[in-house]
Amino acid sequence: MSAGLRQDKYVPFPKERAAFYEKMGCWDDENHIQFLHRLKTEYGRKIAVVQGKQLLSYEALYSRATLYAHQLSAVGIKSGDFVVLQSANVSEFFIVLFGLYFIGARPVFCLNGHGAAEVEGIARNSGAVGYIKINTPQETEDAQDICNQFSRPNFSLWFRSTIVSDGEVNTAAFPNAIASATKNADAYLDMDKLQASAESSRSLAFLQLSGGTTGTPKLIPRTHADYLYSVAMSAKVARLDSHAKILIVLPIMHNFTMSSPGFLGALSVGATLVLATDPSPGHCFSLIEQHAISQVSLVPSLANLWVHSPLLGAYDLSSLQVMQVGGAKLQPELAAAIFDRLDVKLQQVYGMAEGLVNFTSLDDSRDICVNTQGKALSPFDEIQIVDEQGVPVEQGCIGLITTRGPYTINGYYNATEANLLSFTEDGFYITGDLGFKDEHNNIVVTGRQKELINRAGEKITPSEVEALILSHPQVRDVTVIGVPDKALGERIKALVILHDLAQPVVRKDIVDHLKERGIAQFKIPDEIEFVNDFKYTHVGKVNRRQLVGS
Ligand code: OOB
Repeated sequence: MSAGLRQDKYVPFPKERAAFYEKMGCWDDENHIQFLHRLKTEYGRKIAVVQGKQLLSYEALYSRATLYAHQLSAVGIKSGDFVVLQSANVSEFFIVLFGLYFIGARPVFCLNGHGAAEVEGIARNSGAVGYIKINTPQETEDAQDICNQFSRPNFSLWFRSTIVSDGEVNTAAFPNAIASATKNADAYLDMDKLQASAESSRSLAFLQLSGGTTGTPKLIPRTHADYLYSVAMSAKVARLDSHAKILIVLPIMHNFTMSSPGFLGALSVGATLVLATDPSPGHCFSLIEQHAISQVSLVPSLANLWVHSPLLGAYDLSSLQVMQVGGAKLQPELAAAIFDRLDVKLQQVYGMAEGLVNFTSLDDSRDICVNTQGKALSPFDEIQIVDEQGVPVEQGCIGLITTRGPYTINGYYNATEANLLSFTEDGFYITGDLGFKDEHNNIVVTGRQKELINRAGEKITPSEVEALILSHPQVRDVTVIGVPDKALGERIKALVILHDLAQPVVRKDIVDHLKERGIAQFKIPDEIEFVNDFKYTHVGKVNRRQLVGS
């Protein structure tokens, strides 16, 4: 482990299991930049990324990432440094990402929807030294604006940079957005001095965010080797090859979009990525037709939107062969509609940023693809379904899904106490998901044990939103729940009790209050009901289940 990673912050794979995964050949010796270097050598001028009129070949991606790495180095970012990265789905993202990897810096991926409150928490918790925000030309809030909203503005996040994408039109000016962001042209002069990071592939590559169970999302430390192993396995199970054209629709920083098979899976086989800047059927259908897209990954709520879109007959979608759907439970009716109305093979993906990813196989029967979430990627993934005492249940019985394996973390980063709750003594990660294994060992997810709201694949912790609503001076009490929603899977509902009914508060007051706190847009309740009291269980806890049914 390099660059001063402390054992109390990072929990490595236990020695014995690490030796076993090594022996089984799970982990390669490439880090992310060596991975890209190999791809550039293999695929050279082939187009890696398309965004509007911008085309980025494998070669160009590598050389621009190198250029950017020099700028990062010139401003003082060093190997081992954590840098919070937040980006729209634009091609500059790839240059910045591999630029960071080039110098051995470690990105901390922050969803684009996250606001100042989350960015501050994530930056603090990771000990990041920098924050890079990559915007579309339409986005107005820059990195400095976000930092200005921090509760403690002057902590160690000294490098703050905003890159505004050139948009879809200005091919010639493409690298300029990045060049101007670091304002240090001297860096170009010393190109030879900076070598690509040779950091061991077994070391920490980046931090992903957890779906979250407490206020700020927890940080998920992944190594180069464990991650790229899951990428290679995902690309295989999705049958990607260099002819594949992948449409990237979901947020680019999400683990699903990154690796399951995601953009790394596509790059790993020399395929071409096409970036959708908005997930609407109109925009995406026209990209599918224009670029003869062969695969796309969606969350169920988006799949639902596409399947029922009135635009469905208006475009030629015949190139589309496979649709991966994951991030939240896909209802069998919608799964069947994907087969029937889109005429594609559906591949269900049940995964988590902590590691474990399951796929249905493209050879599975329609029944399996519609009704199950498939099998784990690796033969060395262990999945135990256990009861409340932690004892494995019989096959077919519902229990808590726990797992360990060659690409599943052994602890959150800098979270000693949370780790006691999230991992068993023998190293299994407790997913919080409920489910069972069918007679063919396919996993079926049936629900969640934790009170997480899953809104269109975005995970929201009720207590975090509750705490913020409660800080409104006129709110006496609040309960936040997820209620079933046709379009979103679950929508967020807040039940609010006011101090004084004579002083009316309306939905907008609460929403404005939340926005001022800088929380992510997707965490703002879709519905707010003002009530006189909640329904309680016999032990005095708010009965969330009963509220959901009300
Ligand atoms: C993906 O990752 P996260 O970390 O945002 O969320 C993980 C959680 C799971 O524990 C589960 O509760 C839920 O999201 N989930 C599903 C699901 N896929 C994820 N629940 C039911 N059915 C599914 N197919 O969401 C993620 C990461 C990699 C690949 C795919 C999804």
